Amino acid sequence: MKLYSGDLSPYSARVRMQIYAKGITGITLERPADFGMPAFRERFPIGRIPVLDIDGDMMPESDVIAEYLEEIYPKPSLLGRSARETAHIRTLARIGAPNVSAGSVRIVVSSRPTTLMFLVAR
Ligand SMILES: N[C@@H](CCC(=O)N[C@@H](CS)C(=O)NCC(=O)O)C(=O)O
Repeated sequence: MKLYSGDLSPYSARVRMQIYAKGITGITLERPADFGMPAFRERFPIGRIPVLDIDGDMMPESDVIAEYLEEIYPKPSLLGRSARETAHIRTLARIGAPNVSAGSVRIVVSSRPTTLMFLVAR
């Protein structure tokens, strides 16, 4: 598999962090040279990264890619020990990428055991 991603893309970073945390070795990383250009949109009509290339099957959307990788590489699990903890993790992943990179929120570590972290508007 190949992950088309970019160093400055928070959505790509989220998937790369997952790959590193799980110790996945079967995925190569590539920054598409034509990213942002018409040729890129011809290959990837959504025009955004990350995209996971699975034998020519192009899978966009960091949420979808993350869930797919969690399913095919379940160990170590990056989900919570309960449905509620998993919901907090998914909230952080979903809200974190766009908002943290935009500097519109800061991350606070909570003392509540079920809340790993939460986001506070600046
Ligand atoms: N919902 C998408 C968002 C991906 C996204 O917006 N990626 C940015 C880079 S961080 C991008 O490719 N932008 C190019 C564009 O919008 O033309 C995801 O979660 O993967």
